Amino acid sequence: MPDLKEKEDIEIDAKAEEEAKRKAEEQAKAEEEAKREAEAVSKSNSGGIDTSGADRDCGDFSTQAEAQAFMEASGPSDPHRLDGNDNDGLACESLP
Ligand SMILES: [Ca+2]
Ligand SMILES: [Ca+2]
Repeated sequence: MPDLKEKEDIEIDAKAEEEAKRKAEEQAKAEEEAKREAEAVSKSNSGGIDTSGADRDCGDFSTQAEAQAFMEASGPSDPHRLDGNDNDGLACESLP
């Protein structure tokens, strides 16, 4: 009975499709969860310092420690260029 066989195949396909959809939804959920976790980690790493604003320079800080904390909170790539050109990991050596 080729007709019945075909029908079964279609049902199996529909099931597999549903399963794939469910898996994709689960994955999207897991990805969102991971994103949320990463955001929470980056927030706790920054120690409450908001490093997402406009570019900061050494003149925006009153002490070297303050600039250092900000540079460390903004990540290893030093997007605010507070390390200067020596790239020794010390921010704004000119500050007290
Ligand atoms: Ca800067
Ligand atoms: Ca430096």
